[in-house]
Amino acid sequence: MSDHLTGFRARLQAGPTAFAAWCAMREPAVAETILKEGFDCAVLDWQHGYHDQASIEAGILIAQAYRKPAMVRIGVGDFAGAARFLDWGAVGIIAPMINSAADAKALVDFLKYPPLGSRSWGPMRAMGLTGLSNGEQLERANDSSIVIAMIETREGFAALDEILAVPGLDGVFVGPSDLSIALTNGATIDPLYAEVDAAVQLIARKTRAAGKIVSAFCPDGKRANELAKLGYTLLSVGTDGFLLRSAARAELARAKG
Ligand code: 3PY
Ligand code: MG
Repeated sequence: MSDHLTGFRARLQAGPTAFAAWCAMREPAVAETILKEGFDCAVLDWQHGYHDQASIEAGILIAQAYRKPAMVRIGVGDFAGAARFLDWGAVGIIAPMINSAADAKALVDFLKYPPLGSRSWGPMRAMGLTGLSNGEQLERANDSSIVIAMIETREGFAALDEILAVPGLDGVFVGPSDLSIALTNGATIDPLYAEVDAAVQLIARKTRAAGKIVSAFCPDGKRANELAKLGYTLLSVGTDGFLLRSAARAELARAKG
């Protein structure tokens, strides 16, 4: 009944690449419209998107209606809020600005039950979606929830090996825009910057060697195609705003001949 929820972590680890509908807009019909085009999951962007708590809840349910998992990109350091999103039925959390193994350990501690962490019990809506009993939900929770640390700072990139070694951390997600700002000390914002590209390749190699999920934000489909070939198994394809703008521009140009 709930394989698309409880089996998504294993599917990401095994591949093939899953493509995420990156949903920043508050209106759940936007997520619904994009998901229907064949994306594998939704990422609801709480950190920088327009969301409020009701639209995160609605986004999780809309994804569920199409039997797609939803993940949430949380605010910086908001690990308690992240546990709440898992309770609401999100299958995974993408945590920005993880700078050290200590940050990654704190993240895992909030989001995994003992023995990996000390998450507090209360997955009410999640159990409504999975249809599992208390015991079954607990038994599967650590294996099916996806806890991902964003690598997007100099410190985080330098600490990659230690971050990857944190038990219970399922993978990393590259934030190429922040990484470009960090690596150029504020001089450039360019997700395709050469130094970022080198980092993206190294992160793929190290994360795959550690047996963890390697994922990244991609500004468009071309970049997502390139990173899929490097072995990334979860990639965004632009954002809802980007997809809307590019379709609007293209159709208007066709209309004007
Ligand atoms: C980044 O590129 O910095 C991101 O956080 C992607 O959303
Ligand atoms: Mg970022």
